[in-house]
Amino acid sequence: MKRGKFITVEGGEGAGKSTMMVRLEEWLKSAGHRVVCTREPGGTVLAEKLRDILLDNNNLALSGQAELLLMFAARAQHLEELIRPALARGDWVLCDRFTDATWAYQGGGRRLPDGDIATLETLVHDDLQPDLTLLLDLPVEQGLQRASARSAADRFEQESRRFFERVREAYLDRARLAPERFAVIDASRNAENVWSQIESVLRERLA
Ligand code: Z5A
Repeated sequence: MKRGKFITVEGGEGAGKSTMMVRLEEWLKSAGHRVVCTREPGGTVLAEKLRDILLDNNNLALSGQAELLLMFAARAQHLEELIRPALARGDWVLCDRFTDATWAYQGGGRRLPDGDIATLETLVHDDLQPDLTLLLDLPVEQGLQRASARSAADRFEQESRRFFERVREAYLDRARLAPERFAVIDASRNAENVWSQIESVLRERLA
């Protein structure tokens, strides 16, 4: 059985990932693929429990290192229970955030050591990387405005503007390091324009 493709969607707060995931899923299904749509942290019952801990505003005392380990604990479970089996049976997996988010938030935002992230990445999924990563990039201020208009702030959204600037820079650095895997999308435009950029990338890269 041919392995399915693994597509991830990344970006800062309010970048429009959830909005574009819906359209991506429809587009891939209409192209004839079986699609599993999921997210991180989360995607399985156990990993969603870890997500609740990670996003809970009552857990402001959570240390950076504990946060990093919980992200990878959730990811290990998600890979084992959902992502790897889906890809092995030929389904395509569409995931809202993956390890690039760890490099951006825990690496860029929290300034945890690259070596720690690299060690955990090797341990948890050295053999598996996304085939395509869509990075929805937009100015921090614009993303925070969209996110705050939509819902109350979670634990991450309590962070400073400078934190989110570092997250954005770290994402763009990741994209520069792996241009064959990343496509950077200008997410500051309206939803129709963002979707048409994504659709062009899909046609070009997945043909
Ligand atoms: N995290 C981490 O630290 N390390 C990790 O390894 C991983 C994650 C995997 C998970 O939150 C948190 O976990 C996240 C990083 C951290 N930090 N936070 N917070 P999440 O992914 O569930 O939530 P999020 O990043 O905050 O995403 P979001 O705020 O839900 O944004 P979004 O999904 O990208 O955007 P949206 O919901 O599609 O759109 C937001 C609003 O803007 C909404 O009202 C839309 O209607 C509107 N919108 C969307 N697109 C447009 C355009 N183009 N124009 C105008 N308005 C738009």
